[in-house]
Amino acid sequence: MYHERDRETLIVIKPDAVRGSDSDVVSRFEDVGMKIMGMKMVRRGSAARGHYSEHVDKEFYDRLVEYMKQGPVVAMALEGVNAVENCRKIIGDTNPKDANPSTIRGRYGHMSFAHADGSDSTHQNLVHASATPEEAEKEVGIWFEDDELHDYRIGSEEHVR
Ligand code: IDP
Ligand code: MG
Repeated sequence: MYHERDRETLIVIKPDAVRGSDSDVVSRFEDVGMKIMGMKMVRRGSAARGHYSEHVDKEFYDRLVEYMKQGPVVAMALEGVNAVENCRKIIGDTNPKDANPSTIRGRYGHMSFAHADGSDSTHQNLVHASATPEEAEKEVGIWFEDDELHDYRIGSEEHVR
């Protein structure tokens, strides 16, 4: 595993995207040459709690955890150049309503904070991606054991080292 800054990130395909859009989500990251170091489907509310600990005091926290427990999720540890920055660009704005249609959240969703907060709905936005390299390191550790992360070479590494 690389330890260079911003070389790894954590993606979680949330329950709404697992129901039909998961292969598209995975291919969006593979299409740009990111490498999947680890990937697994899990149903683990406790991990969702630790994962979102920075939001524990927010009004929407309980609904956020409820959302993450609505079905299985797929966690992926990805490696690549500026992994965090590139993956945040690919997933788009937190609010699908505001996300560019070329991003995952903008293409596969249209949820808004106003709707979620005003209707007791969960705020479904398909995918999580770590927001900083520090968050990425913490989150890869929450979701993966060391022996679940794999070192191998993919085709794009012949061009992007
Ligand atoms: P991020 O997922 O783009 O990093 P965060 O601010 O870290 O966004 O929020 C975590 C998740 O919590 C979001 O993906 C979204 O589903 C939910 N969320 C954030 N802000 C609100 C809100 O104001 N109302 C309802 N849900 C929210
Ligand atoms: Mg976040």
